[in-house]
Amino acid sequence: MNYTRRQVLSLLARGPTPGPELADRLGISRTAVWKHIEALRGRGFEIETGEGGYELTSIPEYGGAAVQLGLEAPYRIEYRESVASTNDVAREFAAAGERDVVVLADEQTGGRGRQSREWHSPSGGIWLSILVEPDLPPARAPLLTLAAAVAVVRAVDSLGVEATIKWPNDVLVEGGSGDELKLAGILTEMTGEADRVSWVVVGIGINANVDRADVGEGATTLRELVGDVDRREVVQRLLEEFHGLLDDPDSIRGAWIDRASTLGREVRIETGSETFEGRATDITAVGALEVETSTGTETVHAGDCEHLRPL
Ligand code: BT5
Repeated sequence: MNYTRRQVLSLLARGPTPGPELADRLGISRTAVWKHIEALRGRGFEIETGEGGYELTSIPEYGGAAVQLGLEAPYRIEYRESVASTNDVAREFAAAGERDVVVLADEQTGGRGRQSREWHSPSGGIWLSILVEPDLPPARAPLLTLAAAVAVVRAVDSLGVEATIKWPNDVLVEGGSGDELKLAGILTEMTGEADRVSWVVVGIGINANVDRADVGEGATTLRELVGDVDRREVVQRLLEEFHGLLDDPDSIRGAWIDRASTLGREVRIETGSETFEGRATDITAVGALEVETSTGTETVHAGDCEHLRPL
């Protein structure tokens, strides 16, 4: 949505406003105001005309404009009904030099996990990618994955869903009998030079208003846990939490430790080159996992982690 239209919307969100006042405040003609109002109506915003001027009486349930409205984070929302992968669309924005864009979709037809694994993304879920240029050296960029996981956990807190994080990128919910089911996953992709990150795309998938049968084994959904949720609210909370953490990168590690369930557990680690078991003891300042094995401490920067015993 263009800048002026967003301004019209945020002024209306504060209360009824006469057309001439909108025109004055935005430095545009009354005809231009009317065109923006019509365009907003076309996007599902109900705007009535009364004594006090234009009055916003209802907003669409989900979509770019709905998420943008009242969002307290500096991101521009680009909404698509259906895409192959929001990460791919965000990469196109990155290549065009854009930053601070969030690509949000109702459905993905080619959702990806790590190592090109398939990510089921039926209509009704929360599938989004945040494109940012953080002020961090490349070595610290994995902190963004941790920040995203913390943001997801905090966003679902308000729904009464108690989730924890499995290193590095899984958000899990206890499924009874000690097993842990995957509610959300994160796929971070980046490019940069030796000393500077040029952009990072943090892809986040949350199984929201979707059936458990549609997201595969070992997974759960918000619909299953608490019934259908207001995706707009969840996305706003998620983006605001993520932005807050990014603003203070030194807070990310502690916030992650607070909500992680991996530390202190017996784990099996699979990196591309080796597999080993041990006890996860700590996480480093750059987000690597420390695992105590029978032969010493291993520091794992990237890999798959399996919790070996139930909680
Ligand atoms: C992940 O990979 O968990 C990263 C998922 C990232 C998805 C987001 S959605 C928005 C953005 N656009 C994309 O295309 N991707 C990102 P990984 O740790 O490799 O886990 C993948 C594994 O999770 C699969 O092999 C399945 O076993 C399982 N899985 C697939 N779909 C799932 C789902 N919807 N919920 C839970 N588990 C799923």
